[in-house]
Amino acid sequence: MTKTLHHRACHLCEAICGLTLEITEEAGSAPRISSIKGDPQDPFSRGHICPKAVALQDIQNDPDRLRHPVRRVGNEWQPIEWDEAFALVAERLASIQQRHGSNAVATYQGNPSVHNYGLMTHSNYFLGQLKTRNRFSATSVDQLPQHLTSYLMYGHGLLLPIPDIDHTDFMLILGGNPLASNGSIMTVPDVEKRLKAIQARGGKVVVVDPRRSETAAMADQHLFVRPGGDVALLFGLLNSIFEEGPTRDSHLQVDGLAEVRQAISRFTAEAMSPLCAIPAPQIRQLARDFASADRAVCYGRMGVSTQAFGTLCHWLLQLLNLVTGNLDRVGGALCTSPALDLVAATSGGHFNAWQSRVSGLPEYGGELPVSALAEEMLTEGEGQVRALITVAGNPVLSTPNGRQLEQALDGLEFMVSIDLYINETTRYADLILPSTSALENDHYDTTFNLFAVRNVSRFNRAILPKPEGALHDWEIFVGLAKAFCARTERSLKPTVAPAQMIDMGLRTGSYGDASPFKLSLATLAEHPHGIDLGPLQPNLAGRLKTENRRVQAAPAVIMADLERFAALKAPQEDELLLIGRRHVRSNNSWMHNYHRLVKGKPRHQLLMHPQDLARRGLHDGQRVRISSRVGAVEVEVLASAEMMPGVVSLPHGWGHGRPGVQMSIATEQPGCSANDLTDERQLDALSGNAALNGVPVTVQAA
Ligand SMILES: Nc1nc2c(c(=O)[nH]1)N[C@H]1C(S)=C(S)[C@@H](COP(=O)(O)OP(=O)(O)OC[C@H]3O[C@@H](n4cnc5c(=O)[nH]c(N)nc54)[C@H](O)[C@@H]3O)O[C@H]1N2
Ligand SMILES: Nc1nc2c(c(=O)[nH]1)N[C@H]1C(S)=C(S)[C@@H](COP(=O)(O)OP(=O)(O)OC[C@H]3O[C@@H](n4cnc5c(=O)[nH]c(N)nc54)[C@H](O)[C@@H]3O)O[C@H]1N2
Ligand code: SF4
Ligand SMILES: [Mo]
Repeated sequence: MTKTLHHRACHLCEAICGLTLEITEEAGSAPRISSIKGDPQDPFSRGHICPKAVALQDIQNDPDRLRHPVRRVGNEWQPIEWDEAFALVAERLASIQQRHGSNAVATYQGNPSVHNYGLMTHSNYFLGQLKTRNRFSATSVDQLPQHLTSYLMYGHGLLLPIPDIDHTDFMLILGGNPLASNGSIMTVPDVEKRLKAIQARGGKVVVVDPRRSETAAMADQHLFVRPGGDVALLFGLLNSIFEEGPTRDSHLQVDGLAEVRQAISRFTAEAMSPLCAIPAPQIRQLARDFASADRAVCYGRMGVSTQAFGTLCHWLLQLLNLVTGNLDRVGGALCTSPALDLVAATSGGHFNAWQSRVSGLPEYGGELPVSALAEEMLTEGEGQVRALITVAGNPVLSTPNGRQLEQALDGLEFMVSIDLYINETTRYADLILPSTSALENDHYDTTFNLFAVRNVSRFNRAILPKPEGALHDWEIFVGLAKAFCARTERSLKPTVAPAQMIDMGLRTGSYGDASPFKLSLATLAEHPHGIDLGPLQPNLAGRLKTENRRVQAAPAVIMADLERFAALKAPQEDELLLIGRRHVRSNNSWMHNYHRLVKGKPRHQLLMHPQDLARRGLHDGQRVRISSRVGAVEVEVLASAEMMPGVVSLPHGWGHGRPGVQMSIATEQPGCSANDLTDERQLDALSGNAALNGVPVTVQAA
């Protein structure tokens, strides 16, 4: 028996923690994972680990995980050879496009795509061949407003200022719960320690959230905000700072600030208070506290992205940092200088270059808002979507009005899923093409090094051998591209493996051959715990990609959206608004099939304030029926003083009780899907992002 230690970054969430895995090999049997621990030698994560990483062994060993391509014949799934599968996909897609045009094929890419470097380098090798405008992804149920804001203000959608958490004195968090999520668009392993360090050095953490979240509970101050009311709070804050100061000049060259100041002067703290349910004196005090802190940063995440004014929220957050002198400043918000710099390597992008066929929603960066996916399939006419390719995504559970999407999927001519499981979405596919597991594949974080609170880099080789006959995701895309181009008689440029692309990118990047770091795959191989490339530094002035290389404080499309906000009506007295929730042992929709993570008390219930329960004659633990415009679900309710009265919380990613799902542990404790309640018509109209939070619902006894 031999035991070997391997080091690797965890790919399950954005924190990219370093892990140490022990692999045991015995004669006659396959190598097995005998332990998974945090790696104290990782200079970035310093040994941090959460329960999900330990479940990497369960993903690896899960008997429900697909290991071979399968084809649906009636209600049966039958194995199929790779080449036959590729040829079948090529034949069906080519035929549909020939009859109905390129846009008749839609694609949807899910969240794990950005955690899998081969998917980042190669999915477009195939999907790009389809030349369809109907491309969708999880971005439009997530961070789309953040990309759009950066694109409009800084000229590139990936130029996202990251909170300099290790050096700030005042961190204002809106709609983020890093203690459960481990941080998002802020790659920050061990976030709890880093937040406590702010407090230990005399600084302050303030959380704005309709629920006293885990992060709110450890903060110095927590403000309940009415769901969707952040935009009003942020207007109130910015306006108070303009009125009362102190503001601080920025070293950045900025266009349009005077115009903003003038345009928002009507949105005073007093006028905004009823919309956000925070008293005006508290708004003004928070503005003073934030503006007078030496080093402060305002950060917003899911809770403020997925609401009706998500883009205005993120624009206002940027302005708060800018006018207090905290944008591009140590202890404020800083952009990374990554080893693989996608900002330098790509153009800024485009917005609203075309629109979706049925509702006219805007494209961003070549993708349309996923809230339009079902209607593009269900609405007859030229350009109707008749085939779908899903890649590492589960839109039935992740996108608004999942029931409507199911109905649409049921009517498709053809569907293929590149996925590991037969789940709520892939059960509709004609073919499922499963890739190797993560530990059987190399790993480089093409995305999260871009969003990290320090500049870091690491590459790790696969830990477990690639099983015979298995393909990596990128190889599946190469196989599909070849078959499709052969079928449609198109030429296909040759490609190289993802690792070779990373090597090239590293060597030509700013830490590459021409620098003292000399980063390459070979150098990274000598640093299996990862390399720290130093703290974030001010660099935005030199990285701006706007036409005149100045910050745009008043982009025209944003200024136009102010009127939509001005028309907002005061909230109804008796409203009940639904918001989401994340738990550290869960991960979107796909990690409920591991006993280690789901054992113990269930976590999928509705949380409701005791007053709201009493008003409806309901009691803790009772089964209730929640209804919205689009549908209804039944689930148990828990009394929770964490909730703001008038607000209920249900986590997404549950609802595994649908017929045909082959995830045996997940189906034992299915819960219900929050996205059977969220509304595909509730959007941030500017970006088309889904407004998943603040959905009006009613709750009654089941
Ligand atoms: N109501 C509500 N809805 C939400 C949210 C919310 O807060 N509230 N959050 C939204 C957010 S932020 C996101 S990112 C989305 C996520 O939405 P999705 O990305 O659509 O869903 P996931 O649950 O991440 O599904 C991941 C899928 O990828 C598969 N998979 C995992 N690893 C791999 C791999 O390496 N290769 C391949 N080929 N497949 C793999 C899994 O089996 C699973 O089917 O959900 C969104 N939906
Ligand atoms: N354990 C775990 N970790 C994850 C994931 C997971 O599913 N589980 N998912 C990963 C993904 S894909 C993402 S995108 C990130 C998300 O990372 P975060 O954004 O940090 O995660 P959430 O828990 O969704 O935090 C959203 C917070 O916003 C609050 N909120 C809801 N509505 C409003 C509102 O109107 N205003 C304000 N101010 N707050 C509101 C919610 O109560 C919640 O506390 O997490 C990632 N990490
Ligand atoms: S916080 Fe947990 S899931 Fe996220 S990277 Fe670290 S160990 Fe993995
Ligand atoms: Mo996400």
